[in-house]
Amino acid sequence: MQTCAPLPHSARPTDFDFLKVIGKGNYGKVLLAKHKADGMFYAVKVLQKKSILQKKEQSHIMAERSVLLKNVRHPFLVGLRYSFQTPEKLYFVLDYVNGGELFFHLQRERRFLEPRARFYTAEVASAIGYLHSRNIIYRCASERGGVRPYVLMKDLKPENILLDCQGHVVLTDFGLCKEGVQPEETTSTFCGTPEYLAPEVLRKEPYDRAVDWWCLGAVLYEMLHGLPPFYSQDVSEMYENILHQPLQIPGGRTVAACDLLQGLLHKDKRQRLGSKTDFLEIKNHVFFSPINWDDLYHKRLTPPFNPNVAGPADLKHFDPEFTQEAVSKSIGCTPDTTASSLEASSAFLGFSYAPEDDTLLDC
Ligand code: ISQ
Repeated sequence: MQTCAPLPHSARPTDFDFLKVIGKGNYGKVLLAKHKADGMFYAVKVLQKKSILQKKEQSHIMAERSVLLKNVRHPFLVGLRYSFQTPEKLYFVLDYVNGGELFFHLQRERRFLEPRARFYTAEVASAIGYLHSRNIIYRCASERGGVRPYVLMKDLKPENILLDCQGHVVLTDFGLCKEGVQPEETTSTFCGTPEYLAPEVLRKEPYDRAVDWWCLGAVLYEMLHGLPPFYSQDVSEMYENILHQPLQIPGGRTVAACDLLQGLLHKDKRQRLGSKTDFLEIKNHVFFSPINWDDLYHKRLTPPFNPNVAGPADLKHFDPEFTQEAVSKSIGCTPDTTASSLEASSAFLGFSYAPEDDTLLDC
């Protein structure tokens, strides 16, 4: 386990040795980096300002930073340490988590038994409940097989749910959560390809926090059955299924699991589990009766699976497609002095951020 060191108030890329690519999106990459001064490992998200501006996403990026300022902290949310920028790039310095993506483990094992699925679903639900209590919606979208309109989307799906070295859930990415969403408010921005998208999002109707409980249902469904609900290789058929087909639950699951899936994957958001009293409804569902929520929050429940990592530099759970990629390509050291790059450099004024010492995360 790493120990905390004081954080710099003016950071630079040269403070780090960038070791490996550990994740990718439309706007940039996530790199494993070692802080030269203190030897600590971080996941550094590097974003190209130009690509963000081309896609008119700067408000979302600034939202990610402002979530950071809001001091959003929860045991199952990745810790955002600080942010800094160069003329061409934005950098988010995040806690490094190396138990691998939940999706990676799910693909290997095809499906999980109920106790394991329950544990992960409960940890995810606890994080969502917290975000909702802070008026942040964790929207969902899909990257698999499709262009993703927002790289920093808060995707609630197995590949964006990481495990830490002990096997606890860590949700990443704060960029595209809608901030300041009050319980009665809705928001109407479309995102992603459809596997995990709630019907109201597909219909481009205003959506509210019930959308996250749909996503939770989709994740639970995939953990138990090995495929997303309403899945079809044909994307338009999948749209149709999500909007109009009744939920099919394969046999062999408990009544409690089926009832929870039916509740979370209710097409009518007003009748969906969680639409009335939010996380409380999820917490009280019979499927979670074996869970002591206080113990869960304090990580007193032993995770059902230990990722068995050798140390912070152990990358065995990351996709070699990423980790074998040359890092220099990702950091791009050649200065760009074109007009668009100069525009890019002025669009993120005030991005750089370092928390006060008393807001540091416990290690
Ligand atoms: C933290 N650790 C490993 C991978 C990550 C990917 C995205 C965001 C944070 C991460």
